[in-house]
Amino acid sequence: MTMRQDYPAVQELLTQATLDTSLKRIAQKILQQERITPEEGLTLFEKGDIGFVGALANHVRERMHGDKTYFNRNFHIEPTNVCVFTCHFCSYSRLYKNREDGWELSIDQMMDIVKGYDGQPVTEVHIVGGVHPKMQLDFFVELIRQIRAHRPDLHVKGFTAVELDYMFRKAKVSVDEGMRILNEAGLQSMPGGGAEIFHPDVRAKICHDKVDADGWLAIHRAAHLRGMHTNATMLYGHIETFEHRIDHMERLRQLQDETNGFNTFIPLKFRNKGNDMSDIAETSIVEDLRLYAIARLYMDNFPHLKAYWPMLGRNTAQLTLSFGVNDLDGTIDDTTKIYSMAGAEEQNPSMNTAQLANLIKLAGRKPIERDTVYNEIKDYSEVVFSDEEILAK
Ligand code: V47
Ligand code: SF4
Repeated sequence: MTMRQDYPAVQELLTQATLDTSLKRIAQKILQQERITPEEGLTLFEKGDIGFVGALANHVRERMHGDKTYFNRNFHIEPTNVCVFTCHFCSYSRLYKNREDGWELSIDQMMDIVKGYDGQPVTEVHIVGGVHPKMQLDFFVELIRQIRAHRPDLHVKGFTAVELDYMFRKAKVSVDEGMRILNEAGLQSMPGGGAEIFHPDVRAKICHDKVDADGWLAIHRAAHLRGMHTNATMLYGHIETFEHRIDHMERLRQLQDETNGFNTFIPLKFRNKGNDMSDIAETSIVEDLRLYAIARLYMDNFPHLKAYWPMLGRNTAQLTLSFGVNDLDGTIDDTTKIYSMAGAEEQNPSMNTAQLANLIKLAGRKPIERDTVYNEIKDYSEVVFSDEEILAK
């Protein structure tokens, strides 16, 4: 990896007479491609202003990816929002006893969703939902088999470690055995949900009854050891401290050193509508951008940093591209409810390829369509879109 020399913003930072000496040392380390320690990560949260962390994160982002900004063409299936767990931040789930207020899709109904995309150039189906006590391992093995038989080229990315932990325990199989069964049925990768904040003090307060940090990490490790790629999230902006954020990122960085199986780190901003934590104010956009930037600096062994635009909104998502982010997820159709129910800006999160590529171009970056594992499918930098495509509803 060669180091680009054309970063006036970063070089200027180092010459500022007023710059705190600990921040200056961190900047030097980052410019020399040295890893920062947990203490230095904490210093960035405590003292690094948005301009400082942003310039450094943009430097790292451009060193790794230039202006390339990835997206993929995907759709989501949410099999159910009935859930045995009681995460206090969740606006989406319904307990089993109240299941008439929620939804439960049959395999045929989910296959109808998949068939609805026949002939369309989507490359991925993302399957994630609540943890329904009656939807078990066999049910999902059958679903995955049917999807793969119907459309072998569609990449099946599915199930958080929370769903898998429950599925495997119910089926009385080990984590390795469960991953083998799903992988052989056609599951190719896993999304990053369910991680929240790993620290037990926070987990006890916001999601005490689901898989703990070690269990979450063990499931991702098992997937990586099978050659599958996975993502990792962090739900931030509620009761966690800066130390908890660093602890979370450090555990992920260590597993990545061991397996190199993570593709993408995805910070998820806590949204406070319609859940038990509605009394907690949401973070400001400055804090959001600082967090993305510090994540880019800390997670030095994660190739990609993703902003999930349906949750952040289009404008903030564009801004994140100057704060370390190099991936904007997908041209997701109106198929995910997890954020719209929690108060996200995007109540109907759908953008066509022209709209997403144009949004990236307007931020001065190169839109690149990718598949789930970041093979490049098409560079849209020179593609000219019609007004109809860009303005389409
Ligand atoms: O684990 C739930 C989060 C996650 C709220 O891997 C909330 O590509 C904010 O993980 N405010 C599930 N967040 C979604 C997820 C995901 C999304 C997009 C892409 C990928 C990927 C993964 O949603 C949960 C939880 O952390 N969540 N409620 C809320 N009120
Ligand atoms: Fe269930 Fe997931 Fe909601 Fe927790 S966040 S209650 S595990 S659907």
